Amino acid sequence: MNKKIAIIGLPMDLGQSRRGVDMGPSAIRYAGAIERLQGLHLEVEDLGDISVQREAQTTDATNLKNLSQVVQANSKLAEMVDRTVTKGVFPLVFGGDHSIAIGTLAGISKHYQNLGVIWYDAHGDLNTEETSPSGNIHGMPLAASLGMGHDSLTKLHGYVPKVKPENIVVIGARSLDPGERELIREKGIRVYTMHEIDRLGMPRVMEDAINYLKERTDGVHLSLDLDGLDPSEAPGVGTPVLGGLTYRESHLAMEMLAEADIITSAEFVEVNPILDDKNKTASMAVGLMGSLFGEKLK
Ligand code: HAR
Ligand code: MN
Ligand code: MN
Ligand code: MN
Repeated sequence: MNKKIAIIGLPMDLGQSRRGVDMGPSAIRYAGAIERLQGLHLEVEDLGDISVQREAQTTDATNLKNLSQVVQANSKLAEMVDRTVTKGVFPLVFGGDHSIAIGTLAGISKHYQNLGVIWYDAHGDLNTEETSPSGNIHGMPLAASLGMGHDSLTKLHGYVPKVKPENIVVIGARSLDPGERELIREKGIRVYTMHEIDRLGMPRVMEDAINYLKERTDGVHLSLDLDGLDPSEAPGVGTPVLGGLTYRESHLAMEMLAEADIITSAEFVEVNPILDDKNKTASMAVGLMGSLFGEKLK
């Protein structure tokens, strides 16, 4: 794994309807992210937070809340991530709600022929403005990255699509809307729901996912939504769903990714310190980062 890491925060909460997730980057830093990575002898540069235009909700005629603000912040993120990858540095992005994955992937994907994506999440985030039950853009980033949805999301940073359906693996899904299920079937996206994880166990699921991605990709982005974990352990998220992944399972998953040495960029999203219990969820994110960057191996 790359020894140089650049941290980029995007304090964005406009991709969903509960305020507070804009404090995610601070909470994750406060939980000791930088010190944890430096402890692993990694060279860490904190590029700080991207500024988000905060104003009353725009009333577009579309089913897309705060579209212009989300697009604007994501365009800045894509620029910064793009420059980071160009320099040969590992981009590590702190959210913010999951709408920021649109910008992260836009900055990364052009550097690869076949970028793989691990979407670690209770949700599929495969809605478009047509299928979304909420109009919240954080439920749409994976669809947008596939080239589906509103032009200003799909064309962000000047190219479409960012990822191919066969290069995606979703892990931890347990809340999928009808339109998302249809898209998964239609595109043949590989999804390990909680059902498969319960039946096969995390070790087998991760082995499968890693082998699958190794065969077909030349880089893998990890997009880790903290609501993939069970809310009893990670309560500081805006859209908790019961029956999630444990910290131990997640910890193992990160260690297996470190061993396989396939991850080339990552983001940790949806940490909402207002809804949290003593910064537990941010601390969990930091613990997972430690494992992802090879704590066990050093
Ligand atoms: N699927 C629902 C929607 O589109 C809820 C999405 C919640 N998304 C996140 N990101 N928290 O995974 O509105
Ligand atoms: Mn998500
Ligand atoms: Mn989610
Ligand atoms: Mn361990």
